[in-house]
Amino acid sequence: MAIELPALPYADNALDPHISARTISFHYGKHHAAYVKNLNGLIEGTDQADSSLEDIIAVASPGGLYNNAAQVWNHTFYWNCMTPGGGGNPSGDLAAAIDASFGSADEFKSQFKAGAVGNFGSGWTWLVKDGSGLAIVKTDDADTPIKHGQTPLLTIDVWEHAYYLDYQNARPAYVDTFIEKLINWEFVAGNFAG
Ligand code: MN3
Repeated sequence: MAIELPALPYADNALDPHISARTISFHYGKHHAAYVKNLNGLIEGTDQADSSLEDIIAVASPGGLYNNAAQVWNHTFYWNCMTPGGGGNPSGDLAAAIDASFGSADEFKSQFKAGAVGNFGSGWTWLVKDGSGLAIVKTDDADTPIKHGQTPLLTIDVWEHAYYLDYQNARPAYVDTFIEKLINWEFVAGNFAG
């Protein structure tokens, strides 16, 4: 049973003008799809051919298999972290947890932005549940927190392919827009509730 490319949770132009249909066409239609295709090529005919994506990530050693599996998982999670008309602030238990770990929603946003802007090269910036509290972590390249015992709540893709067509080299503007206009706080709250 091959790993499938999940459908986007919205139309390819739904995040316009913040993330254009053109970016989605490459990022989802080419990059994400290629990770799925590469992964299926790597597991075909092996004893992992019928494994779940999460099981492959859990057992894979550093290298191509891990990188492609983690990128499939990370991108599916990233698409769900955004929604048309997103942004605003967290509420309920999630808001209380963010206040407890960061002081306030604004302080969380400030630290998340600093993490994403300062994430050198290609990678991901995450809000995770880690032990008793929440933390902002950065991963390089394909690496994913689910490999490291953390529960991802939110992520932003800071590979250049995520923003270059819309923002060129202005990563801070992309990060600001993600935070203010795109975050799907309902999805984040669902991940927090587990
Ligand atoms: Mn990407």
